[in-house]
Amino acid sequence: MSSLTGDLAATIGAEHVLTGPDLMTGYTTDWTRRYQGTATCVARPGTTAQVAAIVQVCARHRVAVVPQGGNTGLVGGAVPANGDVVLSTRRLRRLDPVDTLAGQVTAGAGITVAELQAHAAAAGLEYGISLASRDSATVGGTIATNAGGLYTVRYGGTRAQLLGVEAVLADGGVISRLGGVRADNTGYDLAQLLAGSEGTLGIVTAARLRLWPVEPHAVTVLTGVGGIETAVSLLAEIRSRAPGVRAAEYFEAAGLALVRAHTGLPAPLPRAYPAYLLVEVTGPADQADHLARIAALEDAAVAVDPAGSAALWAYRERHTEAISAAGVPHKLDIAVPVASLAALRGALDGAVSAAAPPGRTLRMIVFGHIGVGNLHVNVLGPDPADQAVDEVVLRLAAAYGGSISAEHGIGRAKVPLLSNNRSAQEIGAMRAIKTALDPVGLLNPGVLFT
Ligand code: FAD
Ligand code: 2HG
Ligand code: ZN
Repeated sequence: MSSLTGDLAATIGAEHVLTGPDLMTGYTTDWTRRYQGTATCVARPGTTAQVAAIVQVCARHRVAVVPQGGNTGLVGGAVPANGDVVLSTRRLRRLDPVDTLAGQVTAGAGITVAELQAHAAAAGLEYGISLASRDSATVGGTIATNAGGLYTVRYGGTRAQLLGVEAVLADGGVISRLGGVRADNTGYDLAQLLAGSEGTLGIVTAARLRLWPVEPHAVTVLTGVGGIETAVSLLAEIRSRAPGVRAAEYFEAAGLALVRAHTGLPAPLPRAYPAYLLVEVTGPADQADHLARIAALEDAAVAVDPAGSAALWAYRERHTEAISAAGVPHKLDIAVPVASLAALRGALDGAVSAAAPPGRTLRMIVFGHIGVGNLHVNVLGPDPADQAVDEVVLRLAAAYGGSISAEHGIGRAKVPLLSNNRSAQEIGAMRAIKTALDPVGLLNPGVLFT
């Protein structure tokens, strides 16, 4: 009988089938180091036809396929379970010329967000998704997780950028709709179905994405605030006069201290504050002026050029790496209506300390995309397998009418808690879709559902 790895090697070339722990560790452990698995091998196809062939070989051998892009996901969704095949999309590197007339581009699943941003910028346009993992996170991975990021308040998440996909389904069939026709009401929107499906319904091989005009007069302001309530009301005041707010980010003294210890950056402002609000406005000059005037009333740092802006962004963007340098975090990515942010934040301290294992003190770092009600609650201290703090924080978000996953997905991490956010009918409908498209559970089993 033929072996799985032998058949895969015959399909895509032995040099693109990785085996053995030395070659595979980068694919079997997640970015946070909290989730680990084992794989039979890692297959690295270079074309859509090869992706389809891999899926068919794995189906024949009855071995599950775990799609993986940049492996920057934060909920364990790209980590294999036991003996799965990891299908790495990084060699799917199609990148078409930008269609400047339509403001669109077609990109392969393995193109990174940074590469896409640079490609759009060279054509005088902007991609609506930006995130600190941009150098590794891929087009396919960001579609599969419906990634949000730093500009969601202005452009929406990845779903809002997505006009069509090419994808391989569990039966090895290929669907392709990359024409970029905006006015298209011909039945189910399969691209939107795949967005946020976390590799459970199909493997995205390429996508048609919308791009935005680059706007002038970018101003970035970092200001100190007394807490989240002040940050929310200051942001509302800014947005009332400057609808072109492109980013509205929040972080606290505990996170800033970790970032500074990790990076050696100086204090951002002459005085220290309990919390900080970073706002970026682009667009007409009067909106930028409005932000600058507000900044002049506060203790604030203002940047009007890319280098100055990047220096301010570093305090926010480097939170994730600084936290990981301090330990293996429990990452809880929650969202509530903006009006409930202050109440939720107030409840978090007590809830997290109540979930501490006996005799242990937990460190909580809270930051996030305040403009869309999204807080990242990172907790250092519990063992990786200990779910107590995860449960308490996610249930709290649901109790405040919010989401247990604002932008990172459900992955393997939050499967037992999905019913806090989705009714039995909704989960039943999602399962029916999964069963119809993937009856034997070939694609990413254990992600999203048990
Ligand atoms: P992977 O981690 O490889 O995979 C993620 C999921 O998608 C898995 O379930 C996988 O099976 C599936 N998948 C991957 N590729 C495909 C494909 N081609 N077809 C089908 N399924 C696929 N996320 C945000 O939303 N906003 C942020 O601001 C943000 N900032 C981050 C900052 C840092 C420093 C880090 C480390 C992570 C951050 N993330 C953020 C999380 C992560 O970058 C996103 O979830 C991103 O979308 C993952 O892309 P990836 O290519 O690394 O996917
Ligand atoms: C961000 O907004 C990412 O920087 C990562 O979504 C969040 O580290 C986290 O918890
Ligand atoms: Zn985020």
